Amino acid sequence: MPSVRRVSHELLERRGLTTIFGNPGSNELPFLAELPDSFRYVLGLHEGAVVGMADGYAQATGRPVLVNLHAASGSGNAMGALTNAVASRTPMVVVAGQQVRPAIGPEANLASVDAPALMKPLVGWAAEPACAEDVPRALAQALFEAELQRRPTYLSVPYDDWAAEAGENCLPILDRQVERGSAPSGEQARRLVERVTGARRPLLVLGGDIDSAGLFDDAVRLAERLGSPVWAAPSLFRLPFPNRHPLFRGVLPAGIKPVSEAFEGHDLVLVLGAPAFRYHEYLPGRYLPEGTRLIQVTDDASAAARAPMGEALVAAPGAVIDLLVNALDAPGEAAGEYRPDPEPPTAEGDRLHPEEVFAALRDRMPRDTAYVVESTSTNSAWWRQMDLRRSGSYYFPAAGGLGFGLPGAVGVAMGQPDRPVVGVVGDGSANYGITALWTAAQHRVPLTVVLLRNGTYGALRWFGGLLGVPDAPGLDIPGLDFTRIAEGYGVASQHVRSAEELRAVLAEHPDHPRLVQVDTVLTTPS
Ligand code: TZD
Ligand code: CA
Repeated sequence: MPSVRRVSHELLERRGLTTIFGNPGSNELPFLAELPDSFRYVLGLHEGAVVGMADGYAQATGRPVLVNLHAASGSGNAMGALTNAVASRTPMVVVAGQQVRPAIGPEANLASVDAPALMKPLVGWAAEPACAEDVPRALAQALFEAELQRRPTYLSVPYDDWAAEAGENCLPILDRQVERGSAPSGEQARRLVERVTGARRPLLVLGGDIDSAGLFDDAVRLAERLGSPVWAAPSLFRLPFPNRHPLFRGVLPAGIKPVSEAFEGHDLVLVLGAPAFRYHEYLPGRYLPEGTRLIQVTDDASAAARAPMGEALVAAPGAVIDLLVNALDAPGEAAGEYRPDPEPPTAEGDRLHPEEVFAALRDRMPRDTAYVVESTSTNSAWWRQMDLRRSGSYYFPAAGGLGFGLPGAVGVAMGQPDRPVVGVVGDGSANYGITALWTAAQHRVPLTVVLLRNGTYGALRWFGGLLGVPDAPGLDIPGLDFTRIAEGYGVASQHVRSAEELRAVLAEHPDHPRLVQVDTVLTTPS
């Protein structure tokens, strides 16, 4: 009979989870013993960076990813980063080591007391198998739950389990197929088509799930058939629609009142692939204007259940887009021209205006570049200058938890080696995931990190104004030189001082990671 470890490795191999992002401890070593050559272990130096890299990798590949973490201390370190993976609905299987079974009760050092409970608030499913023989089945469940729920899962395994003999009932687990099908029923489809085709002035709101599900181009077809304006859902983490398209209105502001104002005059708001909604600033008001009906289509049952207004249909947005495109078989109005590039404002001295930086990226980077953005005060400058027309062009920390940007960029670049990747990261944000630079150097990941150094937590300065707190301490971050930090981690770096210099640097495409530090002036997020 093979060991639990052998069957588990075989299961992971058959399911294509052979890239492991991790940071091990003693409890984890027995899982890593006798790892077949087909596996690749991507070491991250802090668990936040490990999860951020794995999140970027899973989002870029569109496949579930395996993460290997240490017990309570390592898993705890990962929890901030997991908030983003939960909000982006990333299928991620976290396997953590546990002390040997007899040592858990007495709380030996490195025992994780009630390990599943530690992670429960965040993960969709968490368990510690009741006996060694159940480990392969529990691992399969962790994987299927992550795929079906589109949420990270957590499995804690006592390290003496791995060498145990697998019972013969372990083997059928290797061949299971578990799938979800979620097309609307005939009656649901008929009602939805009737509502959409009967609307006088429909409006589309698209969420990050549209891009995660590979529906970027399908969304364009639907919008053009409908001839309706398109907004991206608030707190956007993936771009679902070309941002210069004539029908695109922008990213909805993340407050109840401004969202409602944007819906004014529309009898139907069709929300596809988004919660309704992830508001941020508390700007109270009516959820919907008088006479506006909202229909949310999502495959996330919880997002449907918790929305405070509107109707919801739990179904795959892709199936619903197909249905509507077919129902609207008359071509819509011609959509018009893509909006032209605006001239960026310039700044004085050695500092650049963020718009100058983004205009340089737009003009010098290839069209299919994927951007992982974690720079908070430059949000409006970003959308003004960028021209993103392809799926998978934009990633942002989905729950607003800093520490995704740098690791996420490394993970996206590892997941899509044929696509140029740029991390656009603030001088505050960079510190939360900085150790990912080391992994990028070790794996020679061809990645450009553009580090925007304005010397402050810019977004918090702006928020201070909104909240009537103009005098909060702890918002400035002087004295950070990321060129020296990057060199220390083995990443080549440059400090550029003009837009021309930046454009020249971006025209080169090295086959290794690099960091480009740019001093910028402070702007506001909106
Ligand atoms: N810690 C974590 C893990 N996530 C957060 N979102 C924050 C703290 C709070 N925070 C923000 O929401 S924005 C921000 C902080 C500290 C400032 C980010 O500074 P930056 O970008 O330099 O990266 P800007 O452009 O200067 O705002
Ligand atoms: Ca900053």
